[in-house]
Amino acid sequence: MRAWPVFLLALLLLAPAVQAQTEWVQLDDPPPVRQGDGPAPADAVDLYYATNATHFFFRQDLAAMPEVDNYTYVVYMDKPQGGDYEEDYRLVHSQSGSYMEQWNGTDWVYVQDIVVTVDSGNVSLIFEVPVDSIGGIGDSNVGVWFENYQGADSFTGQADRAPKGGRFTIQRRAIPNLPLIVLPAFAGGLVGGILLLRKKFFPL
Ligand SMILES: [Ca+2]
Ligand SMILES: [Ca+2]
Repeated sequence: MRAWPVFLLALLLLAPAVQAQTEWVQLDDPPPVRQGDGPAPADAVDLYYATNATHFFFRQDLAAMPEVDNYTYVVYMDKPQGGDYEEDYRLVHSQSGSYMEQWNGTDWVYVQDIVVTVDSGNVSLIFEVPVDSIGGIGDSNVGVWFENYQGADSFTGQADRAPKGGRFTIQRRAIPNLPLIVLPAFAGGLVGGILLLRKKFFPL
């Protein structure tokens, strides 16, 4: 019985931390008309990003539910912006799976599998990028663009691209980066708070 108040308090305290990851920032707001310029399952309409302490999220809202058997969905990242290459990473979602590759100047090289979620409510694809795998965030601006291709596991035959040319720029200072050091401090504070309350309401 006594565990319930503590459990509820923990839920209350943790709720904002969980919610933070879905505070989407729209790229290019307000968006130009982007609907109807490609086959619906590959027609990118609205684009967003979000961050938390461990991941960068990119969200692509489509005109119709994605079809990995017929299209390849790709997010290109220029991070650090400029520098050696104009494109450093790409996040791929298609028939063969969801993974991340890095450009080495000659070829795209597999880095790791990634999580890509289909959100049927928003008709969107959400790509998750572990911050560690791109050398951290907040240390440079990030260029990003979304490009979808005709065919499964294909990188030719563009079906749609947003923006049409160039890229969106996520300013380094605009990234709501939660430093990793905050997490242990947050967890410590949470446990301390629970112990204090427990001692107050349930003195043994
Ligand atoms: Ca479009
Ligand atoms: Ca670069």
